[in-house]
Amino acid sequence: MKLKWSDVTPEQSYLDRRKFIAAGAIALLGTPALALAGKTSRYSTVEKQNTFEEITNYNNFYEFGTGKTDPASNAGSLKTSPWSVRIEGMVDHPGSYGVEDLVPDSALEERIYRLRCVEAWSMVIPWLGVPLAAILKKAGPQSGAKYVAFQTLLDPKQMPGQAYGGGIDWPYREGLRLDEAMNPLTILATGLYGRVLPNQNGAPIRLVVPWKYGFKSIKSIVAISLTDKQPRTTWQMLQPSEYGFYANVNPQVDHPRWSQATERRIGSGLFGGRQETLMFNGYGDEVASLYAGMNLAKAY
Ligand SMILES: Nc1nc2c(c(=O)[nH]1)N[C@H]1C(S)=C(S)[C@@H](COP(=O)(O)O)O[C@H]1N2
Ligand SMILES: [Mo]
Repeated sequence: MKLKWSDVTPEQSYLDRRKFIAAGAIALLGTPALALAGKTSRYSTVEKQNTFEEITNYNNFYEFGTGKTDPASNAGSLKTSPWSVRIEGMVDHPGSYGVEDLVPDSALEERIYRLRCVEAWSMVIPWLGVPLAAILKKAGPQSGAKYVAFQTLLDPKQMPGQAYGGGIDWPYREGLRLDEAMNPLTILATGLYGRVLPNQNGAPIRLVVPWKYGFKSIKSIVAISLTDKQPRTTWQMLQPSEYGFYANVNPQVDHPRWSQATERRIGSGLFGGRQETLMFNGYGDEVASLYAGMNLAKAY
């Protein structure tokens, strides 16, 4: 089935996005090779990218249901414009910032990253975003800040999954150590494949932390808070014996109910077989030093 852009987004925001595209992103859409040539990142993989159809029809976004196609079917109820993000806690410049100010189109970089879900499937996704570090530096972290906590929108009217509960204490929450948040691999994404982020992928702004299991990459963010205490995170709150705060991709530390040694690349087909999971999802050169001396079987 061929998916049209107008199918993955409600009519009104489709129109808003047309305006957005007219305002700035036209270069990315019209001549992607040219526009992105100057912004090719050394952090991008050259592996085969998953298709737009795969990336936008096989999702985890429990606010819109627990099935893999539920987000594509249901996320049209999310109103992504206007949207602001609160930056709060231990920063010099707390405030509420519009997404377009926080992440102007002119600042977007392409990052083609592997995404490894804790459920042992993976994809390769060409994100558009900005380093989280750039935003945190502007906000001015105070000297005592050690962690960054993130929250998704809480609105059961727009996010019907929040009305059913399902054991989750909404809103969805995630967190990083400040040094993890400042690592150049960590981005806030507002697009993929040269387009505005589809709702089912966490519009209008989501975190991407490619060396950690996908659940760390929180979607549709409304608050970023700097703190001196390790924040509580959704999956850890739900099942602490299975999901930890760190959640680094690690083929040697199995999930209590399944092996993490291998993974299934979405789109490889029924007979595509499985591939070996890489330590830190293949990003060890950039991030292994963050965990020097730590026992990663305990800090899972
Ligand atoms: N708010 C929120 N963020 C979320 C989730 C979610 O259910 N709610 N699911 C996570 C999980 S488990 C994964 S694997 C990724 C999937 O991102 P994708 O659907 O864009 O591939 O989003 C993560 N971010
Ligand atoms: Mo996941």
